[in-house]
Formats: sequence, C-alpha cells, structure tokens
Amino acid sequence: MIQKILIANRGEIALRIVRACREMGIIPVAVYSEADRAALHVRMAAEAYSLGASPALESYLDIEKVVTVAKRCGADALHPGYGFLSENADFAEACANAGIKFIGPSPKSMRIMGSKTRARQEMEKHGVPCVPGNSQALESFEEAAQIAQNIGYPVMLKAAAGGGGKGMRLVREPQELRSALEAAQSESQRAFGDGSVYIEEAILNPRHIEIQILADEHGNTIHLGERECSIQRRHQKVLEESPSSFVDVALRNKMGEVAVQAASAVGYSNAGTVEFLVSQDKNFYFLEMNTRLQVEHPVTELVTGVDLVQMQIRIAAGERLPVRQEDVNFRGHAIECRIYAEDPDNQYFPSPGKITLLQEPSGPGIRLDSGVYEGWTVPVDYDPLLAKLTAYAENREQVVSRLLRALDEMFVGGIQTNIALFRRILNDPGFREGKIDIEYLNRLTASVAADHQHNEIAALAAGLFAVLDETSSRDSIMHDPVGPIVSASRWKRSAKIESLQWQANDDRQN
Ligand code: MV4
Repeated sequence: MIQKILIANRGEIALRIVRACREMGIIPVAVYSEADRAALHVRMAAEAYSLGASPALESYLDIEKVVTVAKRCGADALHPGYGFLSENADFAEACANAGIKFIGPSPKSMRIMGSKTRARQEMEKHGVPCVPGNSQALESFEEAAQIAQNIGYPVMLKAAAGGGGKGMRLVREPQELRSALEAAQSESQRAFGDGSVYIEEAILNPRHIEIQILADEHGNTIHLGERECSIQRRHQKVLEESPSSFVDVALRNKMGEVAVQAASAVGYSNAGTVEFLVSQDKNFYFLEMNTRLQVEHPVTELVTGVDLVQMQIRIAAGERLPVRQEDVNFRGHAIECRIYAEDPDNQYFPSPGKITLLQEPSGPGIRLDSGVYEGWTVPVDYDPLLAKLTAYAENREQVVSRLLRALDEMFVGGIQTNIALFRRILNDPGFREGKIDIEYLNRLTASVAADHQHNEIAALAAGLFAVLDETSSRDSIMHDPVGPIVSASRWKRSAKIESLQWQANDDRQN
C-alpha cells in the first residue's frame, strides 16, 4: 500500500500528480526551489519541503537532496514526473536503496533505453523494426564511410547517448561526411560527455508518432494507441493529438503490438512511450523509448478513459493491470496545445515574468492542466510551460472548433505567450487536411513570415502610389491600418523568426 508520495517535480505535472494522489486517498508531498516558494503545486500539495536555491542543479536535479526529503517526510513512493530526474537510472536506484518505491520502470530498463545503440541492439534482437543502420559506436571515418555507402545517402549521424536531436547530423552526400562526423562527435561529447556516434538511413519528411504502453510488474503489457507528435520546432513539441489521422486500425494494431514487444524485450514495467518515425509510405521504425510519463499524456487519457497517473501508482503498488488489451476502447479525438511563456515576435524565446491577468478557458470538452495563477511570476530558471490546453470531442473537426473557441476564451496578461500560434495552426488548411510531418511548423512559420513580407511590399507600393498619384489624399495613407509605418516593425520581427534559430529551446527537456 502506498500512503504518501513525494512528487519530485514542479509546475503543471506536479499538480497533475497531486490530483491523482488526492483521488486515491494518498498524501501528496511537494518539493520546491527558492523560485517556486509560491508556486501552485506547492499550494495544492498536503505538505511541501524546500530543496534550496533556484537553479535546477541545486534543487530539482539534486539526487541526494530529493531522496533525503523523501525519507524525512515518510514517503513510501516517489513520482518523478517528466524532465529533471525522471529518466535518471542512478536516481531510481538511489530511491530503491533508500526504501522508497520509484514510480517508473527498473533502473535496468532505464539504462538500456538511455543508450540509443544498446536500445537498437535489444530491439533488433527482438524483431522490432529499426531504421536501417549500425548499432555500434563508429570507430573511424573509414568505417563510417563504408557503412554510409552500404546504407545509401542521405544518412543520419546520431549520438549514442543522445535523444532530443543533440549530436544529430543529416549527411546528404559522401563529401559532407567527414565534417559532419566530427561535428556530431564533438557535440555529443559536449552534451553527454560521450562522443559515440552511429549511423542510420535518413528518413525524409517522416512523421513522429508514438505509442503509449502500460506494463505491470507481473509481465502484462498493453498499449493505449498512438499520439501524433509531428508538430514541433527544434525538437520541442507544440501540439499533439490522438488518434493520428495517418494511422488506420491495421497500422495502430501493428504499431501497438511492436511497442508491446519493445517494452517486453527490456522487462519494462510502469508507463512508457515507444517513439516511431513513420515514413510517407507508412513504414514505421523504432526511434527510442521514453521511460517516463509524457507531457502529452492527456490526449491518450481522453480517448481511452484511462487515468495514466493513477495507473502508474497502482502498478508501483504491485497491482496487476486492471484492463486487458481487448478492453481498451478508443473513442473520439483529442488535441493538446502547449501554452508557453514565449515571445512569438522574438523567435519564441522564453518570456517569463509576472502574470498580471489570467482568464482560463473551460466548458464542454475542455481540460486545462495549468501550473500557474494570476499574480504568479513565471521564473526564468525552468522550462516556460504555463499550461496544457486539451480539447476532446467526437471527431477531429469538432475538436478543432472546440479548441479555437477555448483559445478565444483564454487570455494571459503581463507576459508573451504562443497562444496566437495555435490559431494559425488550427486554421491552416494543411493542418485541417492532416498534411503534417516533422517539418510542418517550419513551413508554416516560413509562409507566415513570407506573407508579412509580401504585405509589407504591397503596403510600401500602395503608399508610394498614393504619394505619386495626385488624385490621392495624404489622409488615406496616414489612416491605413496596415500602412507602412505600423507594419514595418512587425515585418522585421516576423522575418527574424525565420532567419534566426533558437538555441535555448534545445536545452528543454521532453
Ligand atoms: C531521424 C530522422 C530521420 N531519419 N532518424 C530527432 C530526435 C531524435 N530522437 C530522432 N530524430 C530524428 N531521427 C532518421 N534515421 C529525423 C529525426 C527528426 C525528428 C524526429 C522526431 C521528431 C522531430 C524531429 C525533428 C527533426 C529530426
């Protein structure tokens, strides 16, 4: 029996876990850093303990501090949420050694999946389809050149210790290989302290589709269908949905079966996600397995009716899965928007600060997982996710209408947010037709930037004509709502979105 859970996280996910605990009669305990003293997750928990200074390394990432608090408060289990220490096998082990049940898989499963080459080896051994490539760290340029030639260009160099795109390089032709290999190796070394790199065939314009799995500690594993996660920028997911309009029943069953195989291959228990690349011709390939609860889990909860966090806790308590695969039913459609404190006019850089006004959407089919409140100051120290707005309806078209309605109800004052971006996506004919892949968002923002540029040229031309045209009055220029003076700065700002790239995003987790 689990009676008290230490929640080793912050923000909306900490609150999500508090809610699951409350519903199960379990005491939820929060931890917080200096910057989070007044955070919503601290207010909603039954108890809260300070971890120390604001930097994550000195608080949420400090294994010893977190385990000490867990022991001292008398927690019998610990939920790591996502990000921070959630996929750290040493942390899971430290919990076990302290007699605290880590709500997640075994350190062993975490270690296998943490190494992309080891994971590939296990998957290949168990018949899980991987992208053609090698599964060992490359020893030399000559070896790399040989393997790349066998696979055929373009190829992708990837960090063995990687994930999230760091240390990854697309190589279009043999001449590029040497410098790309050196770049990938040094980037991996810097990011992970391990410069090992391997090669795969590059899949062009793929989709990123993942399967949610649940496994108990008695060898039972099921899947809960897919999430379409292709809408991302710089490896940061922006909008996710379930089901994917690209996946039919046959493909879902096949991918689900393979995901269950992947989990079983490493003796996996608890909730996990198997990520796939899906090619335009509907071939799918194992990419990696995330050994934690994911940010986008609500869409799966809405279409299956399964409470994933409660399931995680019950599994950790040693219960058997209460649902068999044939009991899992998919109904309706769900889409999640990740609302970030970021500035759309400044390449979506984080834009933390004080929330002076907050109007939250609600009503039929709307779920808001928020970690903020009016008057709270979003700290600069962490990922600037404010809330996840998720809508549910009978079909995709109705969810889109519902989300647009909810976005119109929502207002966040005092800081910049990416709310307008969701209106753009949801109104985009391409999105509505389901024409999405991992490059979708780049294309959309490029076309919006180009649009602004065309508007600007048109406005300048119109202004020029008006000045030259004797029949035209100066007033008509001055009062033109899209006149040159107003739109010039807007154009410059949106053009910047395209021309510059944002590094800060790469450091975000999940
Ligand atoms: C790929 C790929 C194309 N071909 N592998 C990016 C993050 C890392 N987990 C795997 N990634 C990719 N691997 C092959 N063989 C394209 C990507 C990729 C990507 C994958 C999922 C979601 C977003 C992405 C954005 C750029 C590249």
